[in-house]
Amino acid sequence: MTDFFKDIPAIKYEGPKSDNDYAFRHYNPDEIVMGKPMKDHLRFAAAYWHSFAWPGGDPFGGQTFERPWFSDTMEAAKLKADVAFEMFQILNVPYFCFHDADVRPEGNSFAENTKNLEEIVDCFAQKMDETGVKLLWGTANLFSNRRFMSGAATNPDPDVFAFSAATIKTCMDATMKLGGENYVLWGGREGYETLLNTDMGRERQQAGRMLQMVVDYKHKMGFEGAILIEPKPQEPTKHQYDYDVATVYGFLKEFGLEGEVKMNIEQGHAILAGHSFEHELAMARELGIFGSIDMNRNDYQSGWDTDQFPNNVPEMALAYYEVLRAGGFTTGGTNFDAKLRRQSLDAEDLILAHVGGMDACAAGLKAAAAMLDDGKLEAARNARYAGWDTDAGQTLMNSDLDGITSSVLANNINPEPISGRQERLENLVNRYL
Ligand code: XLS
Ligand code: NI
Ligand code: NI
Repeated sequence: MTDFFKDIPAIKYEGPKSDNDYAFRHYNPDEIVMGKPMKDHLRFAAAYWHSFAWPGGDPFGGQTFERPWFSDTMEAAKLKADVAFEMFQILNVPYFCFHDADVRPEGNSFAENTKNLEEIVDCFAQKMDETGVKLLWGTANLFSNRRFMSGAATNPDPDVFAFSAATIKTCMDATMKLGGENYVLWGGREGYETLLNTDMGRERQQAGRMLQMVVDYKHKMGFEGAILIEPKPQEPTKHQYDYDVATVYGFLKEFGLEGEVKMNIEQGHAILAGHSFEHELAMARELGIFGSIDMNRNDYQSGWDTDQFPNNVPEMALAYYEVLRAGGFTTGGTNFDAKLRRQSLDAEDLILAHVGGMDACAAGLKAAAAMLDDGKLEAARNARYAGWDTDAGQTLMNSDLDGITSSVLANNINPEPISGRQERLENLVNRYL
């Protein structure tokens, strides 16, 4: 045991009336919701990068956090792992997620990076064995090091493409070795700053080819998890190719990968793309590519990906409603891609941030399950489209413009608008919160 979280107890469910900061009010892992335990619906994961690797900087100032593992040695990386697994146990999160660069010191070469990663993977394997914590997904950080400043797969320099491909392979190997349930690709620098120096055609082809190689390698190595792309419209690049779910779907189609790759959808990224979170979730469901979620919250005024811990239950209820409508998670889960505010310096802050986030998700899930169980929203939606389920509706779909025109004339079709009843539905939703 390290002394980082010294007096902080393991967090237990105490119910909505509890006055204890270190307790769950809504997250009761074994409580059955729609036929299965809450923990299996939510499949919580903690993100290594924000909680253990981020130093608290912003564009105007550097590190605010002081952590005993902030140094570039293997010893420090192992101390970081000790503390990370202590947090997973205090919170009782079943999963974690990591990038290579979060967990190992940066080496002087690809070979050294790989060696460092493999050593940490062995250490993780042992800790996972001891604690029962599992890996939701692994990924490669192809955006922080200066070599990736002009992109990874989409870099104008083929050597960077090669370095990136080799790095992805090592991260897929690490994920497989640790029994990871998904492998994620987020292309923070797969975009451009200015079209003046960018060959968009080539860059898209390079990105497509890299993704095909990832899928080929998945099959070659026998990885049974899902490959997930995490869309984001911008930041850090001015324009990112994986803009949103619909854009990525077009890209997958173009490269013949729509049956191979699913989505990891992040709340903050949906907002940056000008969508709601539930829009992106519903779009992925309808396209058959729903995979997993990165749960956080953006500041609605600043226009940045502020990665705050989620705390808005009404929004989360609508998000989990779409997750439930998609049939829930299979390999996916709820990853807290969220970080403390830079003034939240203490070990306690890290725990309480997650406790609040987990509780807000649980409350959102329960509300979503009640809405779905009750069926009033779905009944209203179905009623609105009921005309399409009639014989006439079906005939229309299989007709053509000539046939339809004759029928409009013959039946003197002259539709009267019908209310969408939005406010009634909004009132209905509020009854479950
Ligand atoms: C950044 C992304 C990143 C991915 C993993 O905005 O959310 O954290 O989830 O690379
Ligand atoms: Ni993000
Ligand atoms: Ni993310």
